[in-house]
Amino acid sequence: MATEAQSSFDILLAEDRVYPPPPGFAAQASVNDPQIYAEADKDFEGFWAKHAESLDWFQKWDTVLEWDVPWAKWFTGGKINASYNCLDRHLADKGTKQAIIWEGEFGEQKTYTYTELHAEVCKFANVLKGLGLQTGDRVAIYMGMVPELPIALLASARIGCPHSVVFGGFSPDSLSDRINDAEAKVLITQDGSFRRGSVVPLKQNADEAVKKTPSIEHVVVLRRAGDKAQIQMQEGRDLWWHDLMKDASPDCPAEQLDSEHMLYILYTSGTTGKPKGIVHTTAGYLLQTMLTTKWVFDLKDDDIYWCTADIGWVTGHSYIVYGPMANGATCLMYEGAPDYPDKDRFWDIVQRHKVTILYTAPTSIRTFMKWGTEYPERHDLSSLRVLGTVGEPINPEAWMWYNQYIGHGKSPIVDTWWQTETGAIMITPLPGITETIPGSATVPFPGISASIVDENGKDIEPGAAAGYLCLNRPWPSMFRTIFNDPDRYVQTYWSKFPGRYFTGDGAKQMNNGYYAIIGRVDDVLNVSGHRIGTWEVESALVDSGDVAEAAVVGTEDVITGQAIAAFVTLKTGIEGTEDERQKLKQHVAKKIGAIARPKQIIFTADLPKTRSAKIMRRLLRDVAAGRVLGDTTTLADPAVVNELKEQYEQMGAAE
Ligand code: 7RM
Repeated sequence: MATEAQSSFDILLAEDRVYPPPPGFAAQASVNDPQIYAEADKDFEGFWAKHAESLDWFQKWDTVLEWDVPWAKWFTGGKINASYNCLDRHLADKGTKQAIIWEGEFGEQKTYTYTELHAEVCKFANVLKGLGLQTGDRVAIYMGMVPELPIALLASARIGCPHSVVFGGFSPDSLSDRINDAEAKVLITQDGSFRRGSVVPLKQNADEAVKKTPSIEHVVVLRRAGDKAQIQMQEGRDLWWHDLMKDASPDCPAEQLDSEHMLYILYTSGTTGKPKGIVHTTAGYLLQTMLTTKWVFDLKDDDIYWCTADIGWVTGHSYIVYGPMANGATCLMYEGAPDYPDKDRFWDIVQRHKVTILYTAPTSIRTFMKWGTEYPERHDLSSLRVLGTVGEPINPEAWMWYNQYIGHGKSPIVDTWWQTETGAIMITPLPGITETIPGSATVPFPGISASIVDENGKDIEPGAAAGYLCLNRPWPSMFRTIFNDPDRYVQTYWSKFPGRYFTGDGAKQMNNGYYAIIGRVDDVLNVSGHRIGTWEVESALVDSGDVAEAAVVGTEDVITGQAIAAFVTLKTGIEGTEDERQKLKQHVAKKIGAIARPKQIIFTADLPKTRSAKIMRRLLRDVAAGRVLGDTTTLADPAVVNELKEQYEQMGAAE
């Protein structure tokens, strides 16, 4: 099992503080009867079908679930539209309710009622149609956190065009790879976005990318940075968002789509090869994101809900756009950095907008801890009533800090475990029911069944040992395949333990049955809650031209959870200088994006390998962590490791 996480994991398993729902919370919570678990378990299809009734259907489904392992179809025969469910159906009751409260990094405010958002989405859907897009054509989106981003998603969904959002922090190469895999016809971007006061040159990056993407016919450009961005528009190909919107009609009926119509593709890192295009479809995804948003956050009509994720990641798709909007919630969106202009920006936003539900990542909480309590203490946070976390295991210390300094002991914390592949929350407390234990995501959501198994696929009893986290039955928001690569879907997720979905995570059930997640057990790193494949970073290093071979591992980091350490063998004639180290770090950042920049680079004449020539990552992890070496008996050339270890010690914790 993942030894690098063992130490903090042992601390978690010894955790004995238990937090029942705060006084009064359960009584007002929309779900507070523990019977819900048994009820859902008895007939999980019936459970989901019952809640599917609260979506708006053009035509009701015939069959709840067709399950031909591992191929799932939910609500077949049904006709539905995600954009309709997020907008049109709220117009009668909630037309004047705020759908989006947006705050720019410089403090500008923009709000959209459901009526206004609906009109913008319809107009932009007509724009997309006008560019020749038809149901099924893919749309790539490369933007910052502006209201036009959810507008672009909902407009695509409205006309049945699957969207593929690429996080604005990704490089031109990462963008072109994703566009090419999806064969997107239109790219939607903006001149630039703002981060800590400076411009992220999205359009320039897009220009670089589009040189290599034959499928792109048009680039739609939103004006956001204005004079602050240096951009060029290519005649015929590039079109301004505002020009196209000027004459667009606000009348665009939502397409009546099959339940299984592809809603979106979102790329995520895997163990080997290029990123995987995770495919989500319409009805099941909408159902589970809607229900989990409602129950996990105890969402009520008057809540001001803020998920701080970027829409470039799945958390933003499911818990800024589809889940909350399917519920008709008021969503706060913030464009910029948490320390701009000062380190209290989040708390300033919470106070001014009276945010009631806050959903953020452990890495952010640890950053706030490091900055100190004076920043949250400057503000009145009494509006908050539910706090959430997602993205990686939260250490009990950070959990306690979140509880004390942000929740003031009165807001339940929901630690939600899920993945890009699962589409929606899977293991989580329900705040009106579940007693929480700091660091544990607690139990599967009603209708979900999980298990922990050993190497042979045998169930491990609670309290016994750590093992592989699996899911035992299909769930509505599950991904349906990997775009253009069904074999990889079967191989990666459904072959290791036949009949079960393997998550890639290690976990252990505590004595009471609660799940404690260790983290990835495959070659995927989790840096600040973002998944990065070791293989991607290794390829980027080799791509620099200076590197003969590279091996990348994760090390523990107090802020980012994991950090990237790269062991690099340089080509003959290239010297392992500090300049070279910086050059390689820079190259990786340029090639993939800043999130993939290695924290450490350790030069070595050789990499430790087994006799069958497999790189011994476990050993490298131990070296990078400065730990006593593990068993080296299977090593082809044990001297290599000692050399590595010495090198590392000379560097200390050099960054
Ligand atoms: C939503 C998201 C998925 C991976 C997953 C885990 C880790 C996410 C938690 C967590 C412990 C949590 N999608 N992870 N949430 N680990 N506790 N509450 O993050 O596809 O980007 O990442 O993230 O390792 O497999 S993701």
